[in-house]
Amino acid sequence: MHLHKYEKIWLTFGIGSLILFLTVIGIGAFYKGSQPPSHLATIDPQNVEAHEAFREENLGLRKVGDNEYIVSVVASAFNYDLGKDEEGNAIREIRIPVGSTVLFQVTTKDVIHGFEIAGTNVNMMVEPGYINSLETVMDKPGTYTLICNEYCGSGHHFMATKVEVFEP
Ligand SMILES: [Cu+2]
Repeated sequence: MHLHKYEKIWLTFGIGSLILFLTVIGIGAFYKGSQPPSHLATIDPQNVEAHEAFREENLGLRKVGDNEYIVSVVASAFNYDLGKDEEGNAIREIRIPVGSTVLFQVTTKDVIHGFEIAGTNVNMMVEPGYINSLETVMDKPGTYTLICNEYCGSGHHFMATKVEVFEP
């Protein structure tokens, strides 16, 4: 079979870029460990309290180790439930020491919400019936905003919470 010179150039270019892209994806997946957010964990949206992570006393920020935290959040129109403080008032912000490893685990009781901490790589969809989780290191101090980026109803634009990453 005779191939024209230009065909050979294009074939080489095409196969070369395919190998390059597969290599990039392969390094990302197998060496750096990136993976799509898990959708495997399910939950009854009518009864999220039945799940240990979303019981009243486990909501919000929990210290689980040296510099390791879990943040459990139940989203609902139009609020992120972070649990209550000692006086019984709803906690309105998340305060994390800089450099901590934080596992965010979120679910919702009603409709689809977003869970984005603007300026970080934390960005998840929150779907009824599922638990979404993402682990990250909060390594830049500052004041961030946790916002809902999925339109969820008339109060959508009020759905936000402050996240403070502070130097201890
Ligand atoms: Cu929302």
